[in-house]
Amino acid sequence: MKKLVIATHNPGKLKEFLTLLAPLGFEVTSSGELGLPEPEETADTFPGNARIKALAAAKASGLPALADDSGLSVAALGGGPGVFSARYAAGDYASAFARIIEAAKAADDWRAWFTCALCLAQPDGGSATYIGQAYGRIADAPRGAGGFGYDPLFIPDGHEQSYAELGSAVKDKISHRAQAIAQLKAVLGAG
Ligand code: ITT
Repeated sequence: MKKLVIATHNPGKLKEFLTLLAPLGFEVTSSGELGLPEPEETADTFPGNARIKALAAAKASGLPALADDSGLSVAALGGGPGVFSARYAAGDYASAFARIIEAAKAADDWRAWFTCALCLAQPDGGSATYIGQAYGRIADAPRGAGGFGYDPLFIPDGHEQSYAELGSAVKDKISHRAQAIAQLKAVLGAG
């Protein structure tokens, strides 16, 4: 079985990856499990940061590594917080939700989208990046307790419930992360 490091320290992302990657038959470990350091995310794009994280983990572990850089873009915030989503919340999602709802109300524009850049890197420095996006709108109040991060605030197009309400059975079929993984699976020949 081929080994793969999931280069994330975010338990919510890791849980989704374990489900999404299961059909690929990798022996999966994580950078947290291996005690790998968290590199500084110095790029200002999703693919740039995904590559920094994947290469750092591949080089430190000597194994192929998969990293995800992702975030929520809000039209009323000019596409922010985007690549700065984790820093915008700084662990206080209730406050981040309130600031986003206030901005959407003020602009009367509720459009939002999630982006996921997925980078698969090899210890020799080779890498490939895949992008997935999911469009939708901001909920007028946070809804649901499932998932992680901004899940209670995002209602994907074609649905009336938030990612957090829809739960992993639905989210893992339609999410930005699922769409990026689908491209990786196609490249790896796993459907
Ligand atoms: P790693 O870098 O260790 O993977 P991180 O949480 O710092 O963990 P990012 O820098 O990519 O990862 O930040 C992504 C943030 O965007 C994440 O912390 C959430 O706030 C948000 N986010 C990304 N995908 C999400 C999802 O599927 N559901 C809810 N929020 C999400």
